[in-house]
Amino acid sequence: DEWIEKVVKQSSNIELYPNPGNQVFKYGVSGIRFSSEHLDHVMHRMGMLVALRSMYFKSAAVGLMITASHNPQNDNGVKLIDTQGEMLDTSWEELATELANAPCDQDVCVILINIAKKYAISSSFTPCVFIGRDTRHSSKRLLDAVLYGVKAFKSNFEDFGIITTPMLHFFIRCYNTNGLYGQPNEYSYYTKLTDSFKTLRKMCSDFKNYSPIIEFDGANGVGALKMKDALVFLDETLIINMHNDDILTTEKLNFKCGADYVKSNQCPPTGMAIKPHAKYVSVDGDADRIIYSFIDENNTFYLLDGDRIATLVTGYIKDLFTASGLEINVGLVQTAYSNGNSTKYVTDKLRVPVACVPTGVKYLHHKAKDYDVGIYFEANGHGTLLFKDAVRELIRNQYAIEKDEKKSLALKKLICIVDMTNETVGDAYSDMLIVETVLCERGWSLSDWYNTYSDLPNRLAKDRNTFETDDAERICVKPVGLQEIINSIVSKYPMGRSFVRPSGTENVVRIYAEADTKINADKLALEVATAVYDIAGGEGKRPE
Ligand code: G16
Repeated sequence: DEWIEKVVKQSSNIELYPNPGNQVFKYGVSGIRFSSEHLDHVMHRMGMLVALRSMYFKSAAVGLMITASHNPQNDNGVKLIDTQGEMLDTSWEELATELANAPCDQDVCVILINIAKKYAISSSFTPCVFIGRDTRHSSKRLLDAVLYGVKAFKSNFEDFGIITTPMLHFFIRCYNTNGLYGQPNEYSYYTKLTDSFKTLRKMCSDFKNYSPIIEFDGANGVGALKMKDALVFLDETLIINMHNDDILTTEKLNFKCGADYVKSNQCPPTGMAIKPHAKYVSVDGDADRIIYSFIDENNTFYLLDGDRIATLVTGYIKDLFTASGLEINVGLVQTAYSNGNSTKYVTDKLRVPVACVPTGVKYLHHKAKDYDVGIYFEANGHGTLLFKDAVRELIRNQYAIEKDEKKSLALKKLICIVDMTNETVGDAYSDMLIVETVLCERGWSLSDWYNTYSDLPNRLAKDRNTFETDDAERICVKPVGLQEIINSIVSKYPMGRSFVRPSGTENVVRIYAEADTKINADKLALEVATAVYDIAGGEGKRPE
């Protein structure tokens, strides 16, 4: 016990980071997220927690990312990353919450001592911590707080500076697998993903309707910065025109642009000229989500979101396995936000099983592991593919001995897809390479992709209140009675579906509605939003 108390009290500068005690923090679906001015003591404590986490894993590398992703620029946050590059284990999320809220220095000591006892953490292990941050101005100040915490435990640490969240996840997997997954640096990240993309691109001879030109909306964040670096590696296989790449004007981050804005508002990003049939690609503030969109000659807007990416990629992977002759079980994981028709398309047309889990990458990632190849995407554009180790091996072994030309080609393509995937977490860059590969292989324009099935019109809204949900968030159990009212409203709309759930990243309740027509989806969303407002005593103006 004594060693922890000594570390905290004598080496961590804890007196610089008191908890003012006027806010309550929760480690949720994406770490802790809050208005940045309240986060200094939280970051300092997370620095200490992440060091202990590494000691628990006998000095394996773990990660700490300073970002608030899609949130406005004045927010910030922290995401902790486990040893295989996956999200922090749920059991430690509670500890993070407890630590962030501990009222005084002595409580911080007691909590850390209890963790060390509970997990039998020995002081003999030197922690290894990888740190990254996004472009927010507050991120540098919060990094200093993290470093005091990390250094107090005499950690080996590497500060990667401004990087995307998925890069940090990737680096951790690389380090802990002794280079099997790549090297923990940006050069290795870009070459691994991009080289396999270029190899597969060379196999594609007829582009048909496909265009390699991309109008890239970087959300004025780290995604823009890193896409500029990627251009060198891409060798003009893609022609990327940069937009919303002003990372110095911090107010512009995610403001009326980026993946979350485009998806939530179902409109093109601002800050760039929008031309009919050009291909728009938007990422979010830490580049772990991606959304495609375009307008036609009548200015009608078309969204190709995470559901569309899921259907596109699932169909392609399924076809490749069929062509390869390997019998592999492929499954898709979605959330309640997934459009009803995307689920139908994958189940009925592609004949691939679909599972539904609560919002949060960790839930999707976990479920995807149930399949030989698990594909997961949230409708908001967050997702990736997971290949079981045995499947990866099988593909490579079979390729080495395959005599049949067609099968061999399919296997080679599968190897490239495995290598261009960042399997640790949703990654906008990796996902873009995969989408561009499939579109090119199919010879599709965005309209061709869009026409594979039609989305049920839907609407996403926000309100501020306290709610609890059940059944993968499809049913609201608190406030009592609200679900019955939602059910009766929904029953009036053909193909109607609606649910409400509290956001884990913003101080709002999200309201989702879909129905047979756009007008009905809007009306349904409004009716449900009004019911939410009335029954739970909403703040501000009643929805209109
Ligand atoms: C995070 C999570 C995602 C989730 C999103 C929105 O993404 O990683 O799984 O879909 O928040 O969550 P909510 O609806 O609870 O606000 P990101 O990209 O913001 O870190």
